[in-house]
Amino acid sequence: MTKSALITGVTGQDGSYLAELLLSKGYTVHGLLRRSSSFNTARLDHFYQDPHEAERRLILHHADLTDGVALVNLLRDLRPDEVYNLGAQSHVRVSFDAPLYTGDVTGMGTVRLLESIRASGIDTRIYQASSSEMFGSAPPPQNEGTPFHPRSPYGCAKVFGYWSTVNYREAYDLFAVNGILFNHESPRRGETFVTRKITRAVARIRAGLQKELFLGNLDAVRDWGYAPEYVEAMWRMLQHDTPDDYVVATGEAASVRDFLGAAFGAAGMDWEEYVRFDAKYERPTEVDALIGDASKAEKVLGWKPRVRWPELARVMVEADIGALEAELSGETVRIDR
Ligand code: NDP
Ligand code: GDR
Repeated sequence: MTKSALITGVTGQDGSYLAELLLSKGYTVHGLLRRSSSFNTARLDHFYQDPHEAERRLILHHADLTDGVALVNLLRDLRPDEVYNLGAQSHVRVSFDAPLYTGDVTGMGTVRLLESIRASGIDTRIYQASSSEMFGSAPPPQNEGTPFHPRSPYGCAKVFGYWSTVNYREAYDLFAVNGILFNHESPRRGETFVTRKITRAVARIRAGLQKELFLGNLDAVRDWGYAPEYVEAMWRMLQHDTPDDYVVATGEAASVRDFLGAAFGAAGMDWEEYVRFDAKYERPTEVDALIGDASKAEKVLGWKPRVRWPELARVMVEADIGALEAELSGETVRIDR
């Protein structure tokens, strides 16, 4: 029997890699697509299947994490074996400008999904995309036992989603897990997160399309891993015999300044000539240092990261240079890396 999965956030960075991974394993993949006035499926285009194809295994459904009734209906109709809750207002800086919306989508959206599973009476396993942002100001290294001290509306909403997931596991015996993932990046990373903002700027400055790059706090330290490896960890969590929570990280850290050096260096450029400060990219409360200890995931799930941040910076710079050159020569740019 082929398995089926529902992915919320399928159009995002992780959703697109996870959909590809599950399709490669023979799953039928259902994705939740939110209504937009413009196309929002660019990350899926290279493996998207026409709705009229008879044998298609990637099927998108319009719904939204704010619409609980739509979620119940969808789950009751699809009865997926696995649910991956990746949908979120995922930008930390934006969460300070839109705290209620972030709480609704990222926090309450998780409860809506959990409650929809219960209400529809289906037998499924659920993965919750929890985040290292929940640790906030707790000093590194952080692991599954580190107390949470979130520093943003986004972090607070993720803590609510985390504990709701644990509560549904304990109260209703639901196979529900939290993956506490540290920052993970790729050529598909959203353009306003710092790594991609930097690698995209490297390509544009190199091509003469941009003169400067405005950034906020360069001292923040993050543990940056490679997104395709992290979605493999999500899948492994749901294949395990028992539901549990896991940190997923590389254990190696660098500052934004370090990442700038690696990214501009990969194109033979000196970042200090181009980077300028803009206070609007600072956060009212910052998370200074996140460095994960993923030894539990390695021991129990056999998961280990391979790509470290300097290689990641190089891969992202190369991808952005390649994409820009394709765009400038009038080719259709496909986000297939
Ligand atoms: P992205 O921002 O790339 O993707 C977020 C996804 O959520 C998109 O598909 C987006 O749709 C969708 N979404 C937003 N609002 C709603 C809504 N109201 N209803 C339904 N879907 C919605 O995030 P990532 O892929 O990077 O991250 C995936 C998940 O993992 C998120 O929950 C994030 O918070 C969490 N996380 C991410 C980490 C990282 O480093 N990347 C680390 C730890 C956790 P659209 O495309 O239409 O905008
Ligand atoms: P983060 O990622 O907040 O860790 O959340 P982001 O890339 O936005 O910021 C990382 C660090 O860089 C600093 N910074 C800037 N950030 C952005 N976006 N833009 C800038 O111009 C800039 N200048 C400096 C930030 O202050 C911060 O310290 C990501 C998201 O994917 C979350 O959804 C996820 O849960 C966490 O990672 C783990």
